[in-house]
Amino acid sequence: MKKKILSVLMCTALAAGMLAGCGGGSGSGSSDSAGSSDGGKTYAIVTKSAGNPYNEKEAEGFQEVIEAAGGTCIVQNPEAATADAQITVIQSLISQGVDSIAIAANDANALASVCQEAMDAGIKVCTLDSDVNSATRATFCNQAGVQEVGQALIDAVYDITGGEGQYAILSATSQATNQNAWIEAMKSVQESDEKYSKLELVAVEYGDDEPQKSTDKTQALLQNYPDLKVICAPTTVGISAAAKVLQDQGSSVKLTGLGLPSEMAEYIGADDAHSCPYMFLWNPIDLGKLAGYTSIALVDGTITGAVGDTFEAGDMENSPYTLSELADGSGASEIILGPPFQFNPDNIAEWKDIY
Ligand code: RAM
Repeated sequence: MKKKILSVLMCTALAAGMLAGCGGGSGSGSSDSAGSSDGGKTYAIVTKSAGNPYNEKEAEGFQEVIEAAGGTCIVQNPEAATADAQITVIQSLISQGVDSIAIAANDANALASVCQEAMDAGIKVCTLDSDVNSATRATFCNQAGVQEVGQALIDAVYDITGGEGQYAILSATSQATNQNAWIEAMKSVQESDEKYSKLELVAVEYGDDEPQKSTDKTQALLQNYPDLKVICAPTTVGISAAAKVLQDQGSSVKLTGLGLPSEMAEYIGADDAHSCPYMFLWNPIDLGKLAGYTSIALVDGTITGAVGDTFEAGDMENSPYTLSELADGSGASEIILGPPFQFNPDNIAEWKDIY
């Protein structure tokens, strides 16, 4: 863990330096670092939407890796977390003739044809965070195994409810591939084991990764379900909005899910004054870095996206990475960053300044 903390700290320092240097965020930047092999190539990242700190961290990691390799990085944060907004951005990247596009998809199917169009134009396409239809990208940089995330979340709901009673899910957008996969995994674990039979999922609401909409949906859940015990929000935007509502109202409803330590530190605690006993996440900067190394390996031909392909990812903890088979049986590949990590009252102070 020490090694991980150290690498995260170094990464954060580098990312902060980089942001200071390029004005932070969208647009392009380039540098020709000594010994680089990727000068002249252009690598784009398309996040789910602007204004979400998680997406900004992903883009920071991606940009750091691309620029250290001497490539040109384009960061695009669409106005809204919709497929339409991403399609417009991707079409423009195709016209610019970029060498690769890494995308965190707002919709698996609606983006399939524009991703195919990019691949047909010779652009290397990979996904991170949230996948597209697996036939229309080379590989997927997955933050953690879907089944593991679902298991961790339903176990947290089980634990925090005391093993019985009502819970609700506050998700991101209704089409988000990643959230929908985690919710399905939670449901399938719940259905497959008698242990969870006294838990009742009363509602799945969508705050669209917008703070105000997530706040409104949380308030509606509290009004509509007076016996609600736990809200599980598998989205960093949703969980921080819900945490504020619950804590401000002194609600007895508890919260868990996926959150950024920097946004959630003040809400994590074991007592009644805190809304969230514990939550999970991974390092979004590292996820962006992984997508950066993956994009470079696709462009330079080290990997094609086939299961079993291997590539080096600089100083990343699990480098070299090997592409494994996606669980859906399609034969398509994914690259798993690592397991989900639990943040609780004992460790939140260590992490809140990191991401
Ligand atoms: C939000 C986004 C992102 C997801 C995290 C957990 O920031 O929906 O896609 O991975 O939450």
